[in-house]
Amino acid sequence: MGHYKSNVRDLEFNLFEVFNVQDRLGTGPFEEADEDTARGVLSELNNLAVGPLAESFADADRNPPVFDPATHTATLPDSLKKSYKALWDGEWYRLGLPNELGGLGIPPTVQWAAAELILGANPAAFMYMAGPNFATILYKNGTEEQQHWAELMIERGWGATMVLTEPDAGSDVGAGRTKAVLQEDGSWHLDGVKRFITSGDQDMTENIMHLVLARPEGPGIEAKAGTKGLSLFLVPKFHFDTKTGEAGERNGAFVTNVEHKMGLKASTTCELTFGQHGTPAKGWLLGEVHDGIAQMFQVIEYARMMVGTKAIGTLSTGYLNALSYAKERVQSADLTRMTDKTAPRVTITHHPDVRRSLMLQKAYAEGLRAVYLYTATYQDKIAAGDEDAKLAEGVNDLLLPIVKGVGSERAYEQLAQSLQTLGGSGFLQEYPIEQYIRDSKIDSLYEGTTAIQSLDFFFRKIVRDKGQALAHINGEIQKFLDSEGGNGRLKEERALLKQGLEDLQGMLGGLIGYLTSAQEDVRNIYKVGQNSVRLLMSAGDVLVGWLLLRQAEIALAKLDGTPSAKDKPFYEGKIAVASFFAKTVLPELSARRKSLESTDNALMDLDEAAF
Ligand code: ST9
Ligand code: FAD
Repeated sequence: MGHYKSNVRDLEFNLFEVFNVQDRLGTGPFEEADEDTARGVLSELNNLAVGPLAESFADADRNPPVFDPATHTATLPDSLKKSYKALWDGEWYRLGLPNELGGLGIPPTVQWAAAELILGANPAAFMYMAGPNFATILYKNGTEEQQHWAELMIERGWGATMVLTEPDAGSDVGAGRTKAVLQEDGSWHLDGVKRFITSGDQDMTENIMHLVLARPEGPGIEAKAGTKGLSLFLVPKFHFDTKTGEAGERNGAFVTNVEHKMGLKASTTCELTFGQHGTPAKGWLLGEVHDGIAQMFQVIEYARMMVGTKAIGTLSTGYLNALSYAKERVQSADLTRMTDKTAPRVTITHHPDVRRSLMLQKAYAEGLRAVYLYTATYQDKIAAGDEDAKLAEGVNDLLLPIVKGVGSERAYEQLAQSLQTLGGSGFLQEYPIEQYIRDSKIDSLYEGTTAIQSLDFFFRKIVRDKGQALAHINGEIQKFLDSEGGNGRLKEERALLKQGLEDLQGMLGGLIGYLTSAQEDVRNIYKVGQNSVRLLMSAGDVLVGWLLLRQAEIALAKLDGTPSAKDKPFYEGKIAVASFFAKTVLPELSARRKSLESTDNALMDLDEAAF
């Protein structure tokens, strides 16, 4: 058995029993796919995930890619190449493509469920498969010629990267200094150093297309300061025949370092130097328009969803590994017989604290899975061009920082609980959890740290949106609170959710108050900054609580019928986890609200020397 424990039953429960994705299948852009197709995709991909994909997970961690500074190349371990080949040969990249580029006509909900299986089994392999997906950015924004390049990227299986970060420009992308100088032939020469570039080099694909943000220079061009002065350039590793795609001379974008990291070692993280090794780094402006940051955010939005799904998928396999260990491990007597030294020893699942911890892991693993799939239902609406697609865009935008920010923070925190369940054995490399923790730490850092997600959530997705998307979600939760589903059997939990929602609204009101009062005293904005992560995490908890209760309501109805012997405990688990989360986590929001409402600026007044 490999390391990966998937949860296809829960994926299918979300898709077909909670969100009723089957109603969408067979219609519009998803005309060719039906429920059997979707279930077939998950089942086939699951076989690949638990088998050939999971196989190289530990090996590529222990034998990570090797960098050769003389040739500026990174060589990947054979085990990983084998997993990648299995993924590529199965043409799974087609899941993420639009129909006109050879996509499979599967809605985003099913795509993300499928993505969880790959990301949970082998996240690095998923990320090396960026080429076709990033080609869609060329196809959407590019000139006619660049649209053809997009087709070549897919046909020829190229890799691709997103290149924003520089040593002095991380969260603050607009501080980037890499420049692009216009040439007479209309191309651009890039000059500068980028760092931390995922998949910046590898030896699995014929070519790599780098999507690079740089500041343009040339006659009549006056780039603005900050992100708005950045343009997006296409910079291939090798020049290529623009008709056939055949690779030619080496372009001047060279990998000058590969980082040694805490985790996710199978994925190369590269320093990429442009135009400083005697060969010009030639690039082409995407779509011949200077709109780089907006174009790059099309990539970022996908990548933020991916990072959240990766974290949540890792938490799920961490929890399931912990659970199966706990069911076997015998240690200590039952607490009711603690003074009886002759009492039989029991499996650790008998101990209340182990149960508490396992149930919390389950709550976040399954609750956050529901959050990312719920978010994807809005992406389905956008893809199908529904009447309310505009609103769906706003809601998707609002939920992305929750999927990414809350998903990554809770996954890392709860994976520590998964490890704890195994006791000292959890600390060993014999079990996968220590690697899960190392591999998932990155998720709260890249694609915008949690603090950046929280600022995006409050300032852009709530304040700038004038609360429209938020009002929609609030309305959805309110509908649930007002309904009588569950035959009165979830009354207490509904009341707890109602209180949690009120606390969240109170927190938001508090932050709006601080923001408004900043017009009088600008330093009051610090009070927003001190609490924005608290708000984001609390919004995540309310969503998790609500979606778990929606699931419980469905489970209750199923149990009223005649569920199969296998489904019965599944549905019972759904009710138990929703109730547990409502009773043990949602009440914490009242304390968080109090803390938020009593915020002063003592923290900001403190001399740095006192820290
Ligand atoms: C990174 C990569 O970390 C990590 C690994 C990725 C690997 C990818 C692999 C993918 C694999 C794919 C495989 C597919 C396989 C398919 C299989 C399927 C089964 N939303 O607020 P302002 C825009 S990369 C949209 O003034 P500042 C907008 O245009 C590095 N747009 O910002 C806006 O203009 P306007 C990641 C947004 O103060 C403009 O920006 N680095 C949003 O200038 C300016 O906005 C980061 O993420 C948004 N939420 O700059 C950086 N926000 O307002 C983090 C902004 O007119 N830092 N725009 O609309 C930030 O995000 C900062 O907040 C900042 C601030 C840079 C935006
Ligand atoms: P900093 O921006 O220096 O942040 C340091 C700390 O300060 C953080 O805790 C942050 O939250 C906080 N902070 C900063 N600004 C604020 C603020 N305004 N308010 C509150 N707190 C703030 N980049 C790419 O372009 N392409 C890639 O493919 C890519 N892949 C990566 C892979 C790995 C393994 C790693 C480690 C990084 C990768 N990155 C990539 C870069 C990544 O996106 C950045 O590391 C990230 O955006 C944070 O930037 P930074 O590391 O410079 O941290």
